[in-house]
Amino acid sequence: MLSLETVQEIYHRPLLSLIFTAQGVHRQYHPPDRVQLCTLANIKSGHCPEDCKYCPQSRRYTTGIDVYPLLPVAEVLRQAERAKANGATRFCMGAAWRQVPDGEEFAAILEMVRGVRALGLEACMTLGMVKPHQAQALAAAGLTAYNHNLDTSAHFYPAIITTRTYTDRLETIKNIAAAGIEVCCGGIIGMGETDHDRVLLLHTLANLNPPPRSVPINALVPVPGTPLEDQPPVSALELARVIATARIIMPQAIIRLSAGRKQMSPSDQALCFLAGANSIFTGEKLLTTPNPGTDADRSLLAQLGLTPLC
Ligand code: SAM
Ligand code: DTB
Ligand code: SF4
Repeated sequence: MLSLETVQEIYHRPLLSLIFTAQGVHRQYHPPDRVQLCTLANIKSGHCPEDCKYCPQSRRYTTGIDVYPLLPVAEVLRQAERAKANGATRFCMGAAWRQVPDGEEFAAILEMVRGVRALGLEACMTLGMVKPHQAQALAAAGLTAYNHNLDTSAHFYPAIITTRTYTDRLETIKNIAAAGIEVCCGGIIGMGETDHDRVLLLHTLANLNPPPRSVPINALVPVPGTPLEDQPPVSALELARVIATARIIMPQAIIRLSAGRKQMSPSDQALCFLAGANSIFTGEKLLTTPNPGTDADRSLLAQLGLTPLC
């Protein structure tokens, strides 16, 4: 068990020393100069009953996003093929649900998992809360990973989401891990949380049993119409501090530099890679918000000499 004091001490080190140590850890556990490319698909968009204050897909906020029910399996698999052609090795499907429904829609989800795996891609789903029998069915269909973020500290969480609890989140994570599916779990910075909340989140993540193999670190994308629309942007230096701490305390995980890249320069992103990030989401869009896109990312990887990690 990693103590809170240890995480705190690491997080508050002088930034350059912190990044230097993180890069050393990175090279011990991962090939240098390689990043995994993942592509996201929004397979069910908007009208979500939850009240996550950062999220443009909650039905409580007017954000002007596209709203549509679960996409047909064939359409999702077409998107997966396109992602593969553009170099992605992992395809992550997100649905604006509170929880995974049983029945016809779940059968379609399982078909999507099988189809994506048959293309030779890793398949990740993020669909909200999952019960044990659903996790087992997802595992049997071949799901590689399930994304379910803790988002922030248990302490700050009720200021961001009131329609479900931190314990609910931990319960789903437990169900996923028990079914043998890789847990992808991370958070968002820039929602008004303190450094201490970030330390608490990192401490909770590192002490999950088993620790997450995949950790997305999102910078808030403040979307007009959401309660967090006026949050000041997170600096790349803050992001690099969180990533470097995550790299040191979760050495084996793939750390994903997730939402927020559109606003970052190549140098900002380079700093995050140096701090230990080794994955990005590629494509024009994340779920509903813009992402740098294929040309910008091709140029980024070329400038830094990074090659895709399978
Ligand atoms: N509904 C499911 C759930 O909440 O678990 C899955 C989809 S949800 C959109 C996936 C994750 O996207 C959230 O947990 C959150 O971390 C991230 N996210 C959503 N909106 C964001 C925003 N505006 N900026 C950064 N990250 C965001
Ligand atoms: C994660 O942690 N970040 C991705 C993925 N998991 C599903 C989603 C980011 C969404 C950003 C807001 C949007 O585009 O709607
Ligand atoms: Fe719904 Fe997920 Fe958005 Fe929360 S983060 S409002 S659960 S889609």
